[in-house]
Amino acid sequence: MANTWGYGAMTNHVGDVAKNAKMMLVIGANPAVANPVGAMKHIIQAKDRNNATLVVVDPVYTRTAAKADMFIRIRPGTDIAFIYGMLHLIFKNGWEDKEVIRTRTYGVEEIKEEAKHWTPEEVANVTGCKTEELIQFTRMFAATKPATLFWALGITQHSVGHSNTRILSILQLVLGNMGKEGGGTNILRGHDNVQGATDMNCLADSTSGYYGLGDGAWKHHCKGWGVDFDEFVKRFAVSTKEPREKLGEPVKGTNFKEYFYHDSANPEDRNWRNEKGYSLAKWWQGVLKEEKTYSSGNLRVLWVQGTGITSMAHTTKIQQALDKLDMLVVAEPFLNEVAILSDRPDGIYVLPVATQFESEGYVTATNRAAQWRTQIIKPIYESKEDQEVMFLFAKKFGFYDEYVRGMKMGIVDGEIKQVKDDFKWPDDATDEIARNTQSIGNNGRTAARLRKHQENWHNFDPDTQMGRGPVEGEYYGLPWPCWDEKHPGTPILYDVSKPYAEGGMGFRNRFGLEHNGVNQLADESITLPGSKVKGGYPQITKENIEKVLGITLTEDEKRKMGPSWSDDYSGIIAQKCREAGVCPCGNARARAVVWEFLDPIPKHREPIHSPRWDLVQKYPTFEDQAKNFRVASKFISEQQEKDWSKEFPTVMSSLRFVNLSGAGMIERTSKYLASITPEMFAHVHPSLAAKYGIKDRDMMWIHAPQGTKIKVKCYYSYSVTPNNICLPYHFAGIMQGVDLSHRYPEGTKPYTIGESSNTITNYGFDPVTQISEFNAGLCRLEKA
Ligand SMILES: Nc1nc2c(c(=O)[nH]1)N[C@H]1C(S)=C(S)[C@@H](COP(=O)(O)OP(=O)(O)OC[C@H]3O[C@@H](n4cnc5c(=O)[nH]c(N)nc54)[C@H](O)[C@@H]3O)O[C@H]1N2
Ligand SMILES: Nc1nc2c(c(=O)[nH]1)N[C@H]1C(S)=C(S)[C@@H](COP(=O)(O)OP(=O)(O)OC[C@H]3O[C@@H](n4cnc5c(=O)[nH]c(N)nc54)[C@H](O)[C@@H]3O)O[C@H]1N2
Ligand SMILES: [Mo]
Repeated sequence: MANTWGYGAMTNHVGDVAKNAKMMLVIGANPAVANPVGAMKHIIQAKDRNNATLVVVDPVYTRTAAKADMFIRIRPGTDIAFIYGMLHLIFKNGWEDKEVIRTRTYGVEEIKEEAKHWTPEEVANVTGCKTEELIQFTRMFAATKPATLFWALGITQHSVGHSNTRILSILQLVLGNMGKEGGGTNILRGHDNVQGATDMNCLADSTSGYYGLGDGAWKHHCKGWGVDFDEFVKRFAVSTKEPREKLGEPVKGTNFKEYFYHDSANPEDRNWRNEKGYSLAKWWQGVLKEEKTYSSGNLRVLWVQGTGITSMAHTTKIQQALDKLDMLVVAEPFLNEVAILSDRPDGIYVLPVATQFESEGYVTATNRAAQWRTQIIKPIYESKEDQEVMFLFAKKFGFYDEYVRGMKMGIVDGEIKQVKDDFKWPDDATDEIARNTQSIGNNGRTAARLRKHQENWHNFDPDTQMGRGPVEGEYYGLPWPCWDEKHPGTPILYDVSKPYAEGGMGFRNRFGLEHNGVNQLADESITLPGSKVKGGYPQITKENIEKVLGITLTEDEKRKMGPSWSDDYSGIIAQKCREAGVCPCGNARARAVVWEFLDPIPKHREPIHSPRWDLVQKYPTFEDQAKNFRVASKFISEQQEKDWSKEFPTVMSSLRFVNLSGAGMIERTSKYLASITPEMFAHVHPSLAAKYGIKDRDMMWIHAPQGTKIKVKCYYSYSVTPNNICLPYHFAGIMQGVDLSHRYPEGTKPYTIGESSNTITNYGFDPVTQISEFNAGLCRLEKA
């Protein structure tokens, strides 16, 4: 179980990197620590096998950087400026892939315009890198094909995180590295099954399979679940009858409307089913209400199942919220330290949940491939598997029958209906997911196929993922999209060099047929081998299928077919597309301009708390958001309140350890893992420490702008500069200098406890994902 902090799916896979990449940029990730087996091994292999070059761009000299051919240090939160600096040189020298831009993209002109501003001198001024470094690296990166990118949290954990992820994809588009072996964007996902959790949308702003929020999405799901839509909607609070203007207007000068309101035509009709929920980052405001919130009532209960709450920002706020709740439930294999944060004497329930070794089913890996896992042992003691806990919950609240009905459904002669009285876990759950999440092309990922892949591990090629013998012609784990039961899966997204039946596909046609009068479909020269349709084509719907594919449907087919490829339980659209060698989601242009975002093209904006007051004036952050998910969020008013850097001159960023993960409770309860890092600390450059009279291994206070502080050990390190420190976030159990040991139930205290760095994570969120600005905040050191 996991929450979802990555943003975007990996286009290629690590086997592909090892075999094909010639150039690798790791920007805002530290795989040597965070993904040593899952990625770093393959990066090293690419160096050995292909003589590939590895470049690391990071504020910190990391263990990954230690293996790099080139390391470029930039100030946290300035990646957009850095990449525009590359684009500036690329366009100036004509290094862009003009053919790809002409045939497969939209809006690159606007990027080119913005890039003009980013001269090497301005990039050096903003990012702190040297102009020669930028020039040397860009020349090398643009000249070497194929080149791939890796990124993770150094990119996403920023108030501009969503723009960061976009500018990197745009760089790869412009250089023609997308949809190519050895190219693409390899976004390293975090926890086990983070990709799967994202696909299932364990998120506050969408539904399973990225169907979004809206009655269209709910109707699709209800159909798959065998649940009556009109009955289903009764489970939600409806309509506050508050006039729309009272609920907060979109901020002037933004085109962010879609993110504020669901699309009901009636402003009175505020159906909570179609509103974003509270996110993990700011749920506590639903209790504390210090900022304006939008909900049908106060939050009264917190149910925690598989996420360590001390790993979230603003632990003091979380602590206050916990005190005020009616009830806290923790359903986990370990005692989650959220249970000891609060001072409350009762109202905390800890339910023992089985680990992954005691359960069965599939997870989705970072490359969109599924892995089937068998149960090693039955749940021990009184613990229950996660789904058992949820089933008991559903029974208690009276919706068990509806909850499990989806697993009893099936397609009979093109129509979805209940086909059995009972279900088999986890096979029927897997098949339900395959049936219902057509939106990512999940239909071919059935339990039977995934079990077969597990039994044939030895029969897959680690480089290409291609199977042999009993799994001949299939890619390992059927990476989505896997359009139907005959489809092999898609190892590399957007690869137009392969036929549809071998995993080829164009860019998805998701944003209309034209924009500002410009056709959004791929050029006529872009045709998948064997495709009946030449050039670009729209996503396939019931309305256009006959015209696009040049076929005639029977009346029976028309009756059974759903309105579009992503909402067609009958499977007829997929079947017709297969016959025509056409990809159901279309063959379109990748857009560099997202017209509905606050910043349609990525723009450098200084972090909410920036060390450069001069640049805060030049590159201010976003307008305050009256409603972001369910909470008002400050952006510019917080940033420009004052020059925070006068009082808090030092930048801080996050660090991970090989021996600890996430909130760290799991490993800190292991004697051996705990002993590797026996205490909480921060890496500080000796020159910075000297300013405050702090010696190596001295205790020090770190103060944050919101008035919080932590007491940790100072470890001298040259991995950081005198301008910034970095610190791990895997500790809890001490809060602003106060030891909470007495609150652990007997026998549950881990071998090591310490301050959580998230007590001093600064205020600041990304407006699209609401991720906290974990990787760019300000602080001040003080000798303790
Ligand atoms: N400062 C700072 N904060 C960060 C980050 C950072 O870089 N810097 N990173 C962020 C990121 S990317 C993430 S993903 C989060 C990670 O933070 P968390 O999500 O807190 O990560 P874990 O500590 O792995 O939490 C997993 C929890 O799930 C429980 N668990 C394990 N297996 C099972 C199971 O099978 N069933 C159930 N029910 N429970 C289970 C464990 O007991 C544990 O409490 O932290 C975020 N916070
Ligand atoms: N051992 C271990 N492995 C883990 C985890 C763990 O807790 N322990 N967590 C897992 C999870 S949930 C995740 S999401 C992944 C995370 O994987 P990573 O993101 O690779 O892990 P981090 O250590 O947070 O690395 C982020 C890097 O970004 C840099 N950085 C910070 N700010 C910036 C910036 O503005 N620009 C640039 N270019 N770089 C910046 C940091 O210095 C750091 O080196 O790791 C996973 N693997
Ligand atoms: Mo993560």
